[in-house]
Amino acid sequence: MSFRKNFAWGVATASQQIEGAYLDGGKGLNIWDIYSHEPGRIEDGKNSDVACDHYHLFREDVKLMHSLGINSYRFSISWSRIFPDGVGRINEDGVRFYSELIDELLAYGIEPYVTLFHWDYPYALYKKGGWLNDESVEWFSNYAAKIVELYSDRVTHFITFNEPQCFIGLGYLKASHAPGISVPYKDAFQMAHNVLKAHGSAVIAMRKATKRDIKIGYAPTYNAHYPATDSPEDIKAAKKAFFDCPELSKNVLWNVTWWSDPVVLGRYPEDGLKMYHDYLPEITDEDLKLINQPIDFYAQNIYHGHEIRADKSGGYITDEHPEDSPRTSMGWPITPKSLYWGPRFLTERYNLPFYISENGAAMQDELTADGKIHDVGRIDFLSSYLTELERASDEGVDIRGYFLWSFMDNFEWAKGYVPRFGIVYTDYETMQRIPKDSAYWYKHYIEKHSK
Ligand code: IFM
Repeated sequence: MSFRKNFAWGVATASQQIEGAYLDGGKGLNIWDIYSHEPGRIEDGKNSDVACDHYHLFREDVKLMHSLGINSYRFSISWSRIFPDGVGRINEDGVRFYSELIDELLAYGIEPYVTLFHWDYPYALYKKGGWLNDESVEWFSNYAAKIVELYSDRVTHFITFNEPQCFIGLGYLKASHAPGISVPYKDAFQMAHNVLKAHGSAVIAMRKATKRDIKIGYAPTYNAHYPATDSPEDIKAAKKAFFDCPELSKNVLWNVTWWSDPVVLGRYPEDGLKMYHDYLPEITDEDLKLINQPIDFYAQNIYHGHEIRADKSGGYITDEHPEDSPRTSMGWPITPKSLYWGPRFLTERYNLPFYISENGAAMQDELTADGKIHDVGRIDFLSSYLTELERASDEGVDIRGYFLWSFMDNFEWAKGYVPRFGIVYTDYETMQRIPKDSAYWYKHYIEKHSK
């Protein structure tokens, strides 16, 4: 059976990571523009001002995608390119840029998947309190409605948020991402609640604004937990571990259920409600009703996972990956099984059409004397992960698409340009794009699985 017909074979990117042109065409500043200019914030001392200059080179990029057999492209819109101040005045140049990008994609038969928010929060709104301000719910839903009004004549798939775990958890608790501040737990939970309300409110506004039937999804992240063996005890334990909320002191917002249960099931997870009780905002039935809007698909970014085994008392043990186990250049363990168990457990819980909205690997790529990049490690990674995804699909998990992160090497947030996640090599001096061996491998894989 393999993958279903009309499978979305995609690649993914995000505005801040590839567009550059941070002051061009009337764009307003966002928190990453500011943060990446602050000394010491970005590991290689660079910023996202130019990134891959996709703003100017997008036609070339789309043509390359097409030549690699890619049929779907997930990209995000820079909110402050459309609304320089986050609200109010519209920037026509920004509107035109995405319109032309969408037209170009469609001309090449590539389906656009538009993410509304992938971390580049308008600086003007941040100065007004950002996600802590209750008005942020309306700011986001007005922006979302505008995007749908502008592009739903040509775009069918929209995703509200990418990885809220990161833009709140890393941005406002760990302070390792923009805006780089560490707020009290109480404020972080308030922000998280506002983000979830903004999601629900945006879904309502988008359905009102649309010109035709659109599909709306959500793209959180988390490491997929998988069983050490196929015994029912280990499977049960892995599922429990995957859906448990962590203790407050243990990277609290890094979990799946706090962010997804309210959206899909209309309730916060009981364990989290108990553990975080003292720090939670008022959560009303009305809030939950707002958050729990019907969506059309559930997407998740999965890069790796944890191996879990049942212990003797009904609990579980996490098998830590030894330091010398296979890892990507981010130091993330290579765990192909996370692409079988993640989709399976998430579908059992949320029962929605499913997408892998990001998966891929940063590797130590080298441009060799033959002018090529022989990234065998990435090919091994992709091949083993996709085999597991195919297994899930074969067994009936309703998987609709796979978006490889990333189309090209790009600005990897606080790590700058050192990690290379692309299947296309970016030469940052010349802006030349060079498909790596993995790009040709992916092309072949898509062809083989599209018959
Ligand atoms: O580059 C990021 C992306 O923006 C969000 N998901 C994880 C990727 C790799 O770190």
